[in-house]
Amino acid sequence: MTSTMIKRSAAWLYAAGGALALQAAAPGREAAAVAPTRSPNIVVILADDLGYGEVGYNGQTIHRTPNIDRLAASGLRFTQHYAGSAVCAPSRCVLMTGRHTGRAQIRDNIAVDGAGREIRPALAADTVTVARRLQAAGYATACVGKWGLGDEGTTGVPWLQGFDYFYGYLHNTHGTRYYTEFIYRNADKIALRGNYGNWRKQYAPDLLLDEALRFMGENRDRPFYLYFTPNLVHGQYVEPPPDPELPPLEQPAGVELTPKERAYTAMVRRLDRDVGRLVQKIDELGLGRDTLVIFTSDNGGRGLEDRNDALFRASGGLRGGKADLYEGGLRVPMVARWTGTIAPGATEHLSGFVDFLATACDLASVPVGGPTEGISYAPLLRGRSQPKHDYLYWELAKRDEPRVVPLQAVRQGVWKLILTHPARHELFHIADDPAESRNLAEVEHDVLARLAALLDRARTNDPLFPFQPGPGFD
Ligand SMILES: [Ca+2]
Repeated sequence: MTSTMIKRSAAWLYAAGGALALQAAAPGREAAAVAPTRSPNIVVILADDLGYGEVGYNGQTIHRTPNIDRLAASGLRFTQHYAGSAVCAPSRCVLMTGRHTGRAQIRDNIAVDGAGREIRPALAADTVTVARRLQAAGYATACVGKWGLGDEGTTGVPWLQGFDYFYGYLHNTHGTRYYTEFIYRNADKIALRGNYGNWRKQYAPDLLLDEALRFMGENRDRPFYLYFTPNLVHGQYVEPPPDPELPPLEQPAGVELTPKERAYTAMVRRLDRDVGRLVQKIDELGLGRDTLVIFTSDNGGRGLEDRNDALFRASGGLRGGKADLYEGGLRVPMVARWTGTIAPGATEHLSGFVDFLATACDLASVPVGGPTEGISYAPLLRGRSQPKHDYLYWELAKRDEPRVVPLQAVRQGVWKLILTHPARHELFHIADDPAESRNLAEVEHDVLARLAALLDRARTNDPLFPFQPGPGFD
């Protein structure tokens, strides 16, 4: 297991409870955390399809992300943080329920019912969700953006899953429409008449941002949980409307962007602007020391839908991208900022969306309330001794039309095993080979056997998500 490494500044100043405190946090020495005066607000900003390498602080050169980079510089950068899955719905399910995809209710964007029909999966009525647990702890809860865990008329809608307030898209496919003709406010469909016909007068991400800012302002005096999930930067690739407060988009040196590439990089920049405005609002409200801000992405990137990724390098040199169980599909940008509590720096702690339920409950001082494969990373945020995972697990029935290919992956310490069913094993030493370029399955027999056993142990069958080769499998 790679040792957790926290790089700290030698000393940092912060105020807590009105008093100025000086804290010297030498490497290897635990910070003497100051007890918070209340459970922190929790603001999760979940980008859509933003790859590990698509933020400036991870080496991006085409997109400009100054606000995300500033957030990263003021918080803890998790360099080995894993999405719940490599596609939207299951990843969000893991984030919301703390079950990995071998146990989660939603393991794919599409489920198959008993008659063999494809249906949209939805969370069950009694699901333990982060929102429900935080609601029980007295938090005001809001989901603003793309939900994807249950459509209208199902038990999975966010207002039945612990959210006091919802504004956005229920359905992932609806979420691809930036100029949608309607949007949900709780159970109500709100007409966006400015987008009727061919009009493009109501850019939905701007509406989402306004709702998020308003929610925080209205709830400034009580603990709140804001789950902000804009559809940016998922396709369709449509250039956002101009913002007079933003300088014109720079043409990267030596690169002539196509209109589509230009639209895409403008979308990333818009996301970055929105991150900046959310953080600015938190600070303007005087809540920086009472608010954990998490920025991450629901799965790996694609660059553009045609995977023309030589330009954007969405995965930042990691292998693969969205819908792959290689690192590029699963490892995502992750920053946690909590002014005065989190020491700025970076950590290699192996963690993921599966940990968020336990972390949120830990911070809110409520029990998790159900089974989870997650481990709270709140100790790490507070500079305390952090328990580690034995392993992390993912599975996905990858649709590679006309084939369906079951994939499983497990990360244990420095090792990662990917099984492409029925029998193709790829074993990688992630510490030495983060790009997963050297398959050691024929060399490291003991490691292969150990990790292969975990693949069998980690999962249960779920008839809604058949995990067997589909038509055309070879
Ligand atoms: Ca996604």
